[in-house]
Amino acid sequence: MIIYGASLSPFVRKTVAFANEKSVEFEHRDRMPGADDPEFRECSPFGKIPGLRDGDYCLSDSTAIAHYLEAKNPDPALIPAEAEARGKVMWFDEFADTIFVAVGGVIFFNRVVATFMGQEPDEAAAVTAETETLPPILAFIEKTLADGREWLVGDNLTLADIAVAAPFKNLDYGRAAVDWDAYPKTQAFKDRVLGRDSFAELLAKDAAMVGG
Ligand SMILES: N[C@@H](CCC(=O)N[C@@H](CS)C(=O)NCC(=O)O)C(=O)O
Repeated sequence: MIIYGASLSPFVRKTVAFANEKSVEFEHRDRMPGADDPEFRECSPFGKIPGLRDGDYCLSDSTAIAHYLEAKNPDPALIPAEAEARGKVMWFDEFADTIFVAVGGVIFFNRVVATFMGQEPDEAAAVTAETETLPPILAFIEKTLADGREWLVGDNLTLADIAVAAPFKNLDYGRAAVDWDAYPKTQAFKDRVLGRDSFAELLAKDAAMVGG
């Protein structure tokens, strides 16, 4: 099995961690979005990362890949079968992939990626994201964890935790100013999830590029 995609992408981070939690054997191939490698483009027709190849089978989109891996490797269950828990896991996954990644992306793009791409960084946009759009997201996660729960849904690690933890790294890389004293449970949660072995290899690759 091959997972294509640059390690700095929160979607690639989520997918690789999910595959590692499933103890699936795979090779990670670093590919930038839009890379014209035909083997990658066969698996990701629109050039988005991640893409997956499993023999002749190709798939793109982190959530689609997670569902594929879950169906193929049910143990340990990372997407619960029970209706309410499953619905919540899908909600947190969607929240992470859209609402959270969008905000983290503005900070990360303007403070890290823009200069690499020869574009003028928009620092004002990064500051607005940091001070206005990010706090309600962190407050929502903090409220979810307020009852002392370890995991976002149920009593075990799920796709929800992996998906929501993954974008936090892009906040770090974008040097987002976060008042962690206001979000202690969220801070402990993201450190706990990102500290799992399943994230280690990709985070080490990131560190070599952008620092820890
Ligand atoms: N919903 C997709 C989003 C994938 C995505 O947008 N990845 C970004 C990199 S972080 C990308 O490839 N962007 C290039 C583009 O949109 O053309 C997923 O979950 O995999």
